[in-house]
Amino acid sequence: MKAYGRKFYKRSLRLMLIFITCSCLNINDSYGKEKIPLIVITDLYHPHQDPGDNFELINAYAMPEFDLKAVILDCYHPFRNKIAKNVSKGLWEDPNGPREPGMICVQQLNYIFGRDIPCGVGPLEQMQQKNDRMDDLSDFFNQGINLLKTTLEQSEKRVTIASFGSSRVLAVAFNRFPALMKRKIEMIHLSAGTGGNDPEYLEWNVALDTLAFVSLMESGLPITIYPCAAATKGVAEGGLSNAFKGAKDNTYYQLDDLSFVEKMHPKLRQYVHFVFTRSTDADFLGYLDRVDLPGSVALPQYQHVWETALWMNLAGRRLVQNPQGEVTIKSENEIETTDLVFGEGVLKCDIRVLPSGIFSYRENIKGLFYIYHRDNPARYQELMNQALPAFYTSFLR
Ligand SMILES: [Ca+2]
Repeated sequence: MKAYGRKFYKRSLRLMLIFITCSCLNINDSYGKEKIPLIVITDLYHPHQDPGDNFELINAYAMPEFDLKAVILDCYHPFRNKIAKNVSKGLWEDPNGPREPGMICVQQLNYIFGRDIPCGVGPLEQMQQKNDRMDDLSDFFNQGINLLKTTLEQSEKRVTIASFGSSRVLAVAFNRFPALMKRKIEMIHLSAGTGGNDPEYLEWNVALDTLAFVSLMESGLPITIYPCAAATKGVAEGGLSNAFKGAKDNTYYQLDDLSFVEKMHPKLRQYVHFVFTRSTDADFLGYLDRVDLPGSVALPQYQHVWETALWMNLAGRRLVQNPQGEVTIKSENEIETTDLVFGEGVLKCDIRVLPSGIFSYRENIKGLFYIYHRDNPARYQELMNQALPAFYTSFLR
């Protein structure tokens, strides 16, 4: 254990230094410092498509580092149908619909946390060209972009953005009000893309709206990218397996046991149960006040996760192991000198994006982008599986 820790600690120094430099610009913690003004953009649905989106939105409400300003729902029309036909390259003709943008989930979290976080939907169709302003949208489909605009205008401080779906809302917003975006956005933390300078695999969030991704990457806005998929190079399997494969420059891991859900705060447990039951009952708030019998809701055997690294880096949290072997997620100022810190962070780099949505990067201390990096994806998965139960069961305690 110790050997691994020392090795990782040393190897990660370069990552950590850059991470800390970056974090000083926009990260405060929960110990009397200012919170991070945050907008979350997510392809969150109910019933779920990727339950991780439903699950991880809890972090935005529960982690004390954040001052959550708005949630923007970035959904794609074909996935609202029972079977998603005619989806773009890189997407899946998902047969598990119908579903709708997850306004219900946001209202459930507002109910649980006693908040009034505004929520709006973005455009449901893809951009037609990189400079598309989508000027003909109805007020309904302008909700998300308008919410982004007013939130930026009203915030005294620069706002941090965490994006877990397509880049459409951000790209259309930039085409409409670039000066405001440049002035008021602190950093866009973008969960998207394939790592490893892979020349062909089109990752899901890029495939959701490829023009939007290319447009955003060319915008000059500050972007930290957290690739989701792994490179095909040297990997025997192809296709979708890339999306479920950890690499040093992506964020994927598999959560092997969700039984901790039963130990979460009762209302959060009900929220997660509601996700996994795919309930279409009308009493989506009343459900949160009930107490399901233990074992009455079947939790999945495992869950694919791409989002945790983004949340942790954004909040300045670290994955650490104490001398007794206990693995936890800590704020930087909670870390003891005897703790072993897992090596992860962001590297400055140049990024070149092709019209296909494929991007490549090169480390460069003068680069305009940051990219997520970790020392050992297999070890990350192992440690995160040990740390996550305590993290989630601590909320609202
Ligand atoms: Ca997502």
